[in-house]
Amino acid sequence: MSKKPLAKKTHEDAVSTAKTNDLAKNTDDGYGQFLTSNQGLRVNDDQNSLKAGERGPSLLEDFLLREKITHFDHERIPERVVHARGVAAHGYFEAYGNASELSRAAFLQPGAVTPVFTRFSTVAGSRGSSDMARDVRGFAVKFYTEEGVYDLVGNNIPVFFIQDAIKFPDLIHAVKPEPHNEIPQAASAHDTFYDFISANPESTHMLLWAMSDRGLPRSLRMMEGFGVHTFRMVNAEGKSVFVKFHWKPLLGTHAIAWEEAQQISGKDPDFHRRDLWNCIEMGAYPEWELGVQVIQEEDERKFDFDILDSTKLIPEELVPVTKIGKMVLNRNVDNYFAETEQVAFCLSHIVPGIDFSNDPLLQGRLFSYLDTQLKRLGGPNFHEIPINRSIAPIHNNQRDGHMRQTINKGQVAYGVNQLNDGYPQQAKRSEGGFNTVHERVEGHKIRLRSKSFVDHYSQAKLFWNSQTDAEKMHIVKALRFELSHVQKEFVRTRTLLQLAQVDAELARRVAEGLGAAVPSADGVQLNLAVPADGDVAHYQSAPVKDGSASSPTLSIAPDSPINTGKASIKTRHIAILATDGADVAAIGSLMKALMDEGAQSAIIATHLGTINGVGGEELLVNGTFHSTASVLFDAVYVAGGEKSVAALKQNADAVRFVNEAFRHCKPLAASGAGVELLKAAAYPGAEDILSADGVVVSSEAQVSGLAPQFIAAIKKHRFWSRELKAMPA
Ligand code: HDD
Repeated sequence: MSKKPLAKKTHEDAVSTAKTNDLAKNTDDGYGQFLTSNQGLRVNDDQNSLKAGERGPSLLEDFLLREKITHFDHERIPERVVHARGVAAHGYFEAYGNASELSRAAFLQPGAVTPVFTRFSTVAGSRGSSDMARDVRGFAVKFYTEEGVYDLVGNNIPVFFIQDAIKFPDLIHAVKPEPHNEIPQAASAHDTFYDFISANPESTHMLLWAMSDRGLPRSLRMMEGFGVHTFRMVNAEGKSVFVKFHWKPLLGTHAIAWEEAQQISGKDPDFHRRDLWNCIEMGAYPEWELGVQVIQEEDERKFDFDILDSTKLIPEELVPVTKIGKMVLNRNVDNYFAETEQVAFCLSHIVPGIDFSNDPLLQGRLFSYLDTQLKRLGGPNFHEIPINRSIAPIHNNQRDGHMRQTINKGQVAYGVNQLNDGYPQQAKRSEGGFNTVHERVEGHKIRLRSKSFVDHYSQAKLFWNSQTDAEKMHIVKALRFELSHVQKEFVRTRTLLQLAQVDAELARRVAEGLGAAVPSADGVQLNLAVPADGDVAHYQSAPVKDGSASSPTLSIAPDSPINTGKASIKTRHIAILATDGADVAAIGSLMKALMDEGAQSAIIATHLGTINGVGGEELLVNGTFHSTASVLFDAVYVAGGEKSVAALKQNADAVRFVNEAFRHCKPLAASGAGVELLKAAAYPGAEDILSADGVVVSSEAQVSGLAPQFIAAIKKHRFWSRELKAMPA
């Protein structure tokens, strides 16, 4: 009965993982086969129903018609109540092996390579909503370990809106479309959300994160992930430590502009899922390192916040993140419904070596996920659906239920039994049996928020202080946008009141955009979420503790410590604007330079087909000004060639393309006559476009000098300083 030692696996195994092989048992592409009914009957006519006479009514006898239509009628399952819009991919997790002292989990031991399935999502929108909503992103990873399935169900923001799971339905009802008219879709900019926010100060910290650049990732491949709660790791000796999980993307963490996100929602609402799909298809596999912040049990209470409070993070400057492994996503799904829609994440899916903490948000989630899967997937056998199936063997005395797949043999379905020699039998700890960390718990049965949770503004201030000027401006503008959509003035005012508790300048700048004044907090009950017989003072947050504290790792500006060392233009999309008469030789050498760095370029012209260069050379066009837009690219180069540039200057869409790229602070380059299009695209009031940060121009036709500068600019991602100069907020 002892567990098999963990076999050392290679990367080749990981590409064709144990899970991929497991799924293969259930795949079918029908190629070269006859069309059949669900009973295997070959179908002779799938075009006409059975009728009484050529023009007569259809017959009830037509079992083929009935089977086909009934199946169609039952194709939909309830969408997830939150995180409905998502995309997922297969991959593997490779342990660095340095976590063995912390955890006995097999998937963290040296040499272990474990198949994973990772689903990213937005939170508020329906299944068909845009990828580009301003929202938190879900980051859920299913590890198919040799000891069973382990789910790490996190977000791209390290803190949460509420501290206790009992408030989750209220939070979600507030952010979802309003119930009377189902408006707005996938947006927090409405009255009910801010009514909730302004009454619940514990939400203020996460509100700032959601309004920051974190709410608008450039790509799912370029965002961090967080387990949010404090969990535990338990090692082979049974020693436990507290941990916070972090996913760190190898391509850095980057965002787009809000105006850009809104435009992408129209141009390509599948922007994020398409990006993930395409990169995996072309072999540019997304990668993240898994890290942990470790807190010894004896240090549980050493911080000036409670580590069981999910509205708080542990600054990386206080407890550094130790990298313990790497995840690579290297295979797209074969079928969206069967895999991405039916995958069922539960916080209770855990393996020996990982355990929970007493965080009341986590404790409530432990109930909610299993319950939601029972409803969504129709019964208790969802673990048998191929994507959810463990690769570790399953043996127990659970039986029956809707759609049961396993054919359990034998007379015995109970324990402890003697008729089946006691099998299946419980596993000792040394045999891989899971046992909960022993923890002494004592207290009154009580409904009360711990006083150690009631500091709602200090970390919100820490986050605000840690942002660069450009990031602060984005938060201010986001809040102005959101609150401008709130109809009730008192809701706007109360939200300003909460912001004022964080930072006076933040509140003043937001208020200015709303044409409002920041209200005084004198005599106002800031926290309305108090029990009927509760002590208001107990729930009232103290003022910010250390108004000057900051944590540089909370910024995602191009130069932030979390992006240091990750500058790369890999997988970036560069638009090359050109049309007939363009300098094709220069285009060719720039494209090569970009490709050598792993970027992709596309020729955008006035028409599809090919364009003719100055010397008559032909160049294939990838898109037109009608079919695409600057918001779908990371950077723009305007090729030289008098005739080409003259035509583009006359084309309003080409001019707008450059103008928007400049407004969205993207790197721009132009050579030879191409510089003229940049000048034509400058908008009144903007700084001189040619001398702006991130704009690289050369009067020479050749691009050998320009290419390295352009590549260096693309590595910086965005030049938000332009926005600061043009539109001070
Ligand atoms: Fe949740 C889905 C992340 C709090 C109840 N949640 C869901 C998903 C993610 C998260 C990534 C999508 C999983 C997938 O891709 O299928 N949720 C979080 C994080 C939270 C959090 C990081 C706070 C730290 N959630 C939370 C609470 C509750 C729920 C407090 C309920 C008390 N969440 C659910 C759910 C969902 C869900 C209703 C909807 C669909 C599903 O579970 O499978 O059970």
